[in-house]
Amino acid sequence: MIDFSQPFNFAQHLLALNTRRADKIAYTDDHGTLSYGQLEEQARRLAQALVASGVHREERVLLVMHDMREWVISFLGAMYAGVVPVAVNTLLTAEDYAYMLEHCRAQAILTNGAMVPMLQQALAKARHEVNHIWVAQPQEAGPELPPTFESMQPWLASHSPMLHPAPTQGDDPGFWLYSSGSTGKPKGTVHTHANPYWTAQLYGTPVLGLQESDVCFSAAKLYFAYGLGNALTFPLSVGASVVLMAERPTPDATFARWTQHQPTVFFGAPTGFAGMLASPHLPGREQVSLRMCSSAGEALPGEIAQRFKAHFGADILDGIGSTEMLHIFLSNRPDDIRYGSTGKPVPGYEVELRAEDGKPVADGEIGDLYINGPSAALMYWSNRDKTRDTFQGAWLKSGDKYVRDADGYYTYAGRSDDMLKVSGIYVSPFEVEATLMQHPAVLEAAVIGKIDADGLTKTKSFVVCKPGQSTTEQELKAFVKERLAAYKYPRFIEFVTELPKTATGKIQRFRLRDMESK
Ligand code: 3SK
Repeated sequence: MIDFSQPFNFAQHLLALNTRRADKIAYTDDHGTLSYGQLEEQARRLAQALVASGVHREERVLLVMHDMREWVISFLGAMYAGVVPVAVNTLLTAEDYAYMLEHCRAQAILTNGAMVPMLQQALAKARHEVNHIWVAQPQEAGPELPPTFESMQPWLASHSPMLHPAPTQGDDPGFWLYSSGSTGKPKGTVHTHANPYWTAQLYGTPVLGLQESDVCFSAAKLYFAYGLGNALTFPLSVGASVVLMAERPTPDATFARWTQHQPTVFFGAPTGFAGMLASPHLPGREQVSLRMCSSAGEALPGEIAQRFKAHFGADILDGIGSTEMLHIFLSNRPDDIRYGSTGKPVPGYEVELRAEDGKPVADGEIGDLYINGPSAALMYWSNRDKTRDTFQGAWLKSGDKYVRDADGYYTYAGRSDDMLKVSGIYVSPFEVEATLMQHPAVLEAAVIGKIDADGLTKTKSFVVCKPGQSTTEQELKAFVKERLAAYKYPRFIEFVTELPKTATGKIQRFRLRDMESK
């Protein structure tokens, strides 16, 4: 057990756990491998290089990089120096990055070559100056980097490894992740050095039962809280190996890693599992080494888990977590799976279902899900209202609705706000509606979640055109993709002559949802 009255640095903690595995491969990515010894050496070099370049303890650095070895070196290196990495999604727009740079006031950016053009646009828009930008895999940006962008490898090579970690405390800010809400800008969720330790201690090791001999592969990227646990915290806590993939986790890309690198534990989301099962290229059971899978992001329909088990012989453990709690707090277990449910609270976390008056609901009744556990974030940076609304003393309001049965199993019953989860990623219907309404032919738009044949949520938009104007489904999809992160575009569009509204003119989304479910 860790003594949190003493300094605790999460990066140092993970590196120290693996000193006897210096020659073991920790990571394999699209370009090569990284042993535990190399990881320690490179992370400590990065820590020294950051400090020598004028980045101070507790200052933020933006980490916007595809999944590759340098992501892990950057994240752990920054934390080793007491610098706070702000890990962000690589699929966002220049406006999103400009906002994040201003909001977190990053002193530097750690990125890779493929992100350079997008970052140039973002930097041109941001009212905040960044002092340094270090680029891993710079060849992806073309023959030469633009001025102010520096190659990461020579920068690292010119510094020696830092001798001692910053003496951070377990409760000190360790890193940030951004979390999105139905309205307003993404929220900078501040996690401590101790929080990831707790996710491994409570879920990764005891529930998943990860072992040193495992090879982990996560479809969810490292910048998601889910991916960070799957591909960094959990495997490094037991000395396992990890496969990283920069590209989108399409079925074919995933199958290529399954057959080439033989992962034993795969972490995915329901849409991904459904897509793989529908693929004509699904490998046979004898071609892979999967012993177990985990699913999160949205509720896993039992039928998908059963078909997967029948084909591969491996269970998919469904669970739910959040960016604010850092990882999964409610889950099925290898020896206790109820298909179609999210299982039971992970020991170490308390879960309550509350009615609108704040009182606990009875079994069989739907309530708002609240969680109490040691991995909760400290706050949303510079956002007191939303912090107060979500972090209520020891309890955290998840925004999800659940129902518990008499045997203690929890089943998902929707969101308490309007957020939609599409392929495991939050999408705000309001943001998509506002974007559709910027199109010159669109008068009004309403976006809802439509359940597809696999029982998974996809965005559907109802659109009313201005009198005498028209447009097409294709054009509107492209219009949204150009203005928002591409994954937010509505998968279905229906043109209607009017939207159902209340007497005061508010759109009745529930009536649209009812129409869809008939
Ligand atoms: O989407 C989830 O259920 C999840 C799981 C683990 C960590 C973070 C999240 C959002």
